[in-house]
Amino acid sequence: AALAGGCRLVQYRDKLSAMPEQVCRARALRELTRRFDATLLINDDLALGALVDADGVHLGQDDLPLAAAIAALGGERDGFLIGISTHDLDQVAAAVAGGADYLGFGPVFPTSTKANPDPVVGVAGLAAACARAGATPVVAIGGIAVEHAARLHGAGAAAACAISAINRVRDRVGAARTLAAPWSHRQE
Ligand code: TZP
Ligand code: MG
Repeated sequence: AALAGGCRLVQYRDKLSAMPEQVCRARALRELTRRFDATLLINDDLALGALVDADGVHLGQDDLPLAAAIAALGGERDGFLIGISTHDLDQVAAAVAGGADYLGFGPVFPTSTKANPDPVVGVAGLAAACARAGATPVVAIGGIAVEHAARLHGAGAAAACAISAINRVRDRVGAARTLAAPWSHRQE
């Protein structure tokens, strides 16, 4: 539904399933995202990302360090994306200096989806992170509702990431379409 609504990027985030199940699901997502010509990122697990031929991996501050991930890829990333979760401007600067392809920044708003979330950064904090990140794209995350899309886009976010705003509503296609709208200009 998210892809049908115009979502261009899917992250597989699964803190619970056993590895065999994660491999199955990540492979299924790889097929689905290919059909929609969308990007697939795997959360936390570089090996799983490589195994299923994902487009990249997303690493938090307590996951495999960025430099170790780059080293594990042999220095030759060959288009394989590494995204880093950041929660303050020092982490933004460090991830940019370390060569992250994109940053997650948040939580922008209060969220009940993530266990032990970092402090809320707000839209002003997001704007500051985007300014500090320069050319590195910043993905807004945390408590994002579809109504926030225009403000996040206005703050300079390259994308918005939402879990509950898409998954916990009846009209998932419509929610994805509304959330994606500010970023959905056609590329001719
Ligand atoms: N990282 C920061 S907030 C968050 C993660 C994984 C959860 C986002 O979920 P929701 O439901 O969109 O607030
Ligand atoms: Mg993680």
